Amino acid sequence: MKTHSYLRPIAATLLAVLTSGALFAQTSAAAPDETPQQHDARMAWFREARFGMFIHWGVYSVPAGEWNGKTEYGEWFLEQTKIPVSQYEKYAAQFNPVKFDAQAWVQLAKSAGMKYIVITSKHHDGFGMFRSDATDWCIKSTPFQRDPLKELAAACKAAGLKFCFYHSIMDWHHPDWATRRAWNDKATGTPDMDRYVAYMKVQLKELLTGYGPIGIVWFDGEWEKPWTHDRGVDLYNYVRNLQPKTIVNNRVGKGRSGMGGMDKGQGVGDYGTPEQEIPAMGFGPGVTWESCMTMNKHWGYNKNDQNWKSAEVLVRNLIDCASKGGNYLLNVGPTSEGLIPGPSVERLAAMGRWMKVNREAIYDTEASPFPKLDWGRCTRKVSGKDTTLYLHVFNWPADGKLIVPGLKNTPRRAYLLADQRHQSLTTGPAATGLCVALPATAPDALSSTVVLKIRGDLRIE
Ligand code: JFZ
Repeated sequence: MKTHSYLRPIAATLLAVLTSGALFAQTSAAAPDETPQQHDARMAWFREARFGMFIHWGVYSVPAGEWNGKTEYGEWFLEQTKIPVSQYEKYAAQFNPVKFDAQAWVQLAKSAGMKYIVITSKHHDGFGMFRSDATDWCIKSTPFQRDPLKELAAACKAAGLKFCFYHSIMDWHHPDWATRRAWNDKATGTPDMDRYVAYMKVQLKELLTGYGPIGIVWFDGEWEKPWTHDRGVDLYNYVRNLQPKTIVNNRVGKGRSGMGGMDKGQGVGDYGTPEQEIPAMGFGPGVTWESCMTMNKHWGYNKNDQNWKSAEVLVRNLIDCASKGGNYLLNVGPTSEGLIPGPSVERLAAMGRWMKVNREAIYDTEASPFPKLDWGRCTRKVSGKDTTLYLHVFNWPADGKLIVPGLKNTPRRAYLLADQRHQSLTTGPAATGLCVALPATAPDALSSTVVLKIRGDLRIE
């Protein structure tokens, strides 16, 4: 955004090659229908947002991870238990999330500092969490009857959050998905992928015309054989024709390289999707990415999974993503009653308390200019001739001296973001960089932010 945009694609490619050590194709190049400037404008809200909520919700929340004495299941319940589709369908009759409150979910996300919500409109089990005219295998077949996506779209609009949906390409339920499962006892005839794509497009048209502006379509399940690069290009264009401003992730195509999530070779889509990991380094300016991660071990609700990450880990993951120029998409798995689990709510509240103080060090920041910092991470903002460095201190120095390695500038001001009066901290040159004198104890155990205001170009050796 702040580089000369006509140079951006070249600079981004060079930087990606230099920093990642591998020849990754760019997932952030402008689509054929737009200039690099138009692409930047379309991606701007997403790059500024840095933090979103992922919601995996479906009828698999009824068994809640348990089957036949085993307790390890989540949203892959159908594939992993291999129960007949006709039997799995019965969970729909038990799905009645009467405690669902769209405004409460959106407020929870908003007060955590999240700027967008991505919810499963359809996961791999094919079940539609919205009232679709294309099939009965959707929320219409539950006692609930309401349309949770309509309610969430309205609540997001009112709260100023972007509403987005996850839509699985792979579909274990639909008879035309060509790698049909042996346990799909409902399917007859020969699978026909063209017919399947037509079905998927009807549902996507419903979602892209009946739920207001859609921030992102987050595709997934693209890795099986029946899905091809050409089908990916066609689907990408289909979505953008319906809503030109919508952002589409790279799982619409076949370019993604494993859990690292970035494209290798021929890609489609607007950004890369690392899963359950944060890249060791960023990919340079102009490459857009988002790490999606769980709070415990499952995406979908699992009543026995108490492997919760601490608020400290979650806050530091968010900072880690921002320091590398990426977004953090943090998952919750609501119950079949319509509740977000208590441990998730507690952690989101803790993140919100942290964000209230430190938000300016996360939103609309750029990646760290330092390859590595022993004590934490860094984000930065550039405006005109001024640079602000946000030093995220994870490990508070015992001797009160924070060394910023190789920094040659003399900051105009240094202060703690948690200090409402912004009292100046003393800085001075040290043998290995700039030394910032800190108080004895950290203002925040999760991470404390030191702000450095610098005039002129950054000088780092
Ligand atoms: C996918 C989904 O399968 C999963 O249920 C969840 O929705 C997650 C966000 O995305 O996870 C994957 C995708 C691909 C692989 C593994 C998990 N893979 O190729 O090994």
